[in-house]
Amino acid sequence: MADTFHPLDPLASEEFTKAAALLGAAHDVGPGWRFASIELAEPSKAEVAAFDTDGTVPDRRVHVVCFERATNKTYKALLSLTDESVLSWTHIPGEQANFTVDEWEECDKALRSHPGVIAALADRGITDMNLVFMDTWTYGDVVMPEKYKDRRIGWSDTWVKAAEGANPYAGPVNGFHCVIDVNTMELLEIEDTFRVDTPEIMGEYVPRHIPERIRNASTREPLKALDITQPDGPSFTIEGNKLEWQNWSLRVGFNYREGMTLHAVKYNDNGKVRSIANRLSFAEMMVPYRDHCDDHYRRTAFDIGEWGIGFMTTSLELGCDCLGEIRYLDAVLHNSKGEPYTIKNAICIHEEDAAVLWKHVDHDGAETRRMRRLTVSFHVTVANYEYLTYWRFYQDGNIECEVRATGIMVVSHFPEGGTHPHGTLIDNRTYAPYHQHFLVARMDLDVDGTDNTVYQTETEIVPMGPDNPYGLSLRQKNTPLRTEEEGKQDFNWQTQRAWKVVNDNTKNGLGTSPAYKLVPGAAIPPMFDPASPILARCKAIEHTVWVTPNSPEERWPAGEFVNQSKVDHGLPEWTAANRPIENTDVVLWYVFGIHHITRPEDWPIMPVDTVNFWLKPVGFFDRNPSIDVAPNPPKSCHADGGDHDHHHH
Ligand SMILES: [Cu+2]
Repeated sequence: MADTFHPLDPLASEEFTKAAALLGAAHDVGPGWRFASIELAEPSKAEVAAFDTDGTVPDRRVHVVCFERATNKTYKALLSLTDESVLSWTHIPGEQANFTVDEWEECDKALRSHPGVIAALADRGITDMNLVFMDTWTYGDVVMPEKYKDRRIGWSDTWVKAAEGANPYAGPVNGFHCVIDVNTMELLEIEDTFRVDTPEIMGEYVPRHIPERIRNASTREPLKALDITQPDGPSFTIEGNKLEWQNWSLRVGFNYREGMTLHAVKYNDNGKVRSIANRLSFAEMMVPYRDHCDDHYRRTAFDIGEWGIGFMTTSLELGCDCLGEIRYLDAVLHNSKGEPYTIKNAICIHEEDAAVLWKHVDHDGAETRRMRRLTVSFHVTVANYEYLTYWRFYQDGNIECEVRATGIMVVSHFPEGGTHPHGTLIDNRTYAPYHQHFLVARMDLDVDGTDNTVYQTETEIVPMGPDNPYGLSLRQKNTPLRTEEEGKQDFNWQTQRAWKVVNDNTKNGLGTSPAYKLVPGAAIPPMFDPASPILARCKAIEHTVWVTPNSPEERWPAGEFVNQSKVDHGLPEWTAANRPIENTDVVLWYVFGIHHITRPEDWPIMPVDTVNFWLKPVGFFDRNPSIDVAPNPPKSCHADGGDHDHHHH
């Protein structure tokens, strides 16, 4: 065990191997099976506290989901690596595990080498199968062919590259989809429903594939070098998976499904280490394409529940993905045989200058502080799309969560004179369907301890009258959310509604209760008919905020098994119990994302679409906690050394 070991550390290579071997020995899990997921069963808060206090190491436990291909049966196991024992082994009838990367790759191979597919594509004039890519997507129950509902199936898009190394997503084969049994790799259907003459388009982003006339038209001047150097190294420290920087401390975790997770987020407030969050992660994503045509009606991706953004995490490159003095953490995951592999440089940690933190110019001169922030990030590639996720910690106690979507939009061609009512024209006879990216953040805040109450906080206009003669005054209304029913909250721009996680059991120096406020950014409405069977799979998106009592078993807002799901077994079912959520260990679920009304400028590759939300201290500190940030050396502030006149208002 490494010196820096902590019970929240993600599983190491040998632990994946051991977990797979245990199930091989106990239940013959081997050839003919797939491991869908192997994940650390995180120790309880009490176990973590015991370890932090006296070094008591809790049992190292592992959750496994695997399935037998021949019988199409899914199993869940809980293992103890400490005792090398299987603690539980359960058949989960009627549920499908997440898709594995191996299946996705094997589907492409199986379909591309299938004589029926080769013949059907040849009939469309596509003969070089090396340029073809069969991209298999998952199904929701409602759009599955009835006769295949007892199988594990996928449906595929077909993409053709113009040349080796060119953009596959610029070559949609419209009206051509395959249905495949993913367990047997048997082609079930070739759906050859309609054809569109391929228009002349510009779908390339790799310079050598961009036509010369377009490259030559560019008048952009090259940029001068911009170097970010920290000659003395970064100001943060990393010990194992623990990060410390500017009074902040936190632990970094990683798993197949949520990707990076953050734990034990604390702030050292003048010598008193105070808890803010126990665990922060992304728990689900739903990306419904809002176009019911043959090409797109099945296209509803659950990138976390069906695929796992841990599995989709990619290695980062210095100078491209991250600039400056970077430290990386690797991540270890497993393939469908249960064999471990390492994603090098999966998590990027660095310090950024972020312009001004605070400033005032008065009669005696200017007082200015530069802002630094600590950014912890990882990048995910889910076939055509990229999600870049950043958690940022600031010197004033703010936490920012940012997501950038980039990559390549799914597009369809349409015939001369045709219409595209559910998407935007983005190239010659080519449209990109409207779609949405819903993300659900799961945030177990522990503000100065576990027992917190969430308050809705909003601003009211005081009616004009004797108490408000000028119609000027505002009031702030704070309403405690006492039950899960009250905890279902929607965004309200009119009242600037936000949510405070308050510890009512303690007071700050002003005599009020410390809190962190969820400042909602990028809240988007579901925009579904309540009767929609697509919505039924992810009712979690029906509210901006949900509040539940913390239960380590309640992790997945759209249910544990989302692949081929019919209804949402997560948030709507848990909260039906309408449990009390007042002054207890609560979890805040925040639904946000991108309402993607596609643009021509998003093609052929999308400049990042950036959304974010904030967690901000409100009375957590007695005053601006960054008052003590040291000024930059004056020389670097006043390079020209001159005094400047100023005006005031
Ligand atoms: Cu999008």
